[in-house]
Amino acid sequence: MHLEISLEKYHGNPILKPNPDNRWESQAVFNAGALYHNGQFHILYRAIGEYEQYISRLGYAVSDDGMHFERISDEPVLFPEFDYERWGCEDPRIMLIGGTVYVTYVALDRGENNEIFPLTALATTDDFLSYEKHGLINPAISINKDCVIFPEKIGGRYMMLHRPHNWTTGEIRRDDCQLTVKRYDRWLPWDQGPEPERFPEKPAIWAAYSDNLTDWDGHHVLMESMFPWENEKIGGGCPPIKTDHGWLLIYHGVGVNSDGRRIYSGGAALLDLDDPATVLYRSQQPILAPECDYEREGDVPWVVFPEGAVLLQGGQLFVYYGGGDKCLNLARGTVRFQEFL
Ligand code: BMA
Repeated sequence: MHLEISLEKYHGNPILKPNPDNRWESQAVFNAGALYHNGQFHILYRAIGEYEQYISRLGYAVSDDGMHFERISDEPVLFPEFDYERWGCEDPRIMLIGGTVYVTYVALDRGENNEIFPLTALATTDDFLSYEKHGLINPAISINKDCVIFPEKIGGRYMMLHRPHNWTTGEIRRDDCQLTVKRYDRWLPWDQGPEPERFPEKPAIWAAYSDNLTDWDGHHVLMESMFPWENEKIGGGCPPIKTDHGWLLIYHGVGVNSDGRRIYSGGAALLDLDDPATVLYRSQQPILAPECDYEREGDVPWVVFPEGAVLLQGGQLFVYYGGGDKCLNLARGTVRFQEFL
């Protein structure tokens, strides 16, 4: 199966910029999860109000057409309240699962030596304004971001994709027959059930399974870096979208080019409908790359970071992505599937 996605960056980008009226979102507003629900586009976006501590909070905005967004709250809607997220709530992804709106986000804690421990937390909401938090859902021994959950059960179980940064051949070892995983300068025992068949060379996209959305097992590598544009690492981007031909996964890859520049781009994959652990297709070239000033400049230049995608019934695809960790943007296009002859 061949997948053709042509995306055009919206001429009105950025669709959301820092808002000087509210301190918490006055410096940067970027990576956003998106959900088309009850006839409207809902986004939760990451916001920064100061650079001293760089604590992220999430804001909420709504749109009828997917292009023009109105902020609904002058206050952040999701923000640090518990120890495990006290250094920030980042990078939300929104999923509708069994009629409930779920949000995964990166919860940032710090260790004794100020080292950062990113893990994924889960929350639910009825109105996008208030949230019930369900705590961390990634294994504590992973340094983990980019967690997306499939919107429906696969073979009777929930399925997630995540990106444990330290689960690579370089950061595991066997001590006295015990497999240990490095979490910064500490070696911790592997306690995630059966040992995966293999660990990848570089941070990769893993899959895991659950009956209750909070306890996950069966961790295994799903996709690794394959192409030059993603030669450093890859991670989930937007929650998988169901199509007649498979699950469409828009993800991000980090590549280092010949000038030594680190570039964040977006790519696409198609996963088998019944068994998403089977990858049917991957884009050799990025479908989204930093080309415009608002992507090549910013707080972290040369970054496009997709986290929310909506595929409307007529086939129009809306992809929401952060530019340069500074502003929020939209790319629109279509998806075409072609059987290989
Ligand atoms: C990733 C995440 C994203 C960010 C990107 C580029 O690790 O932290 O939130 O957009 O780096 O800085």
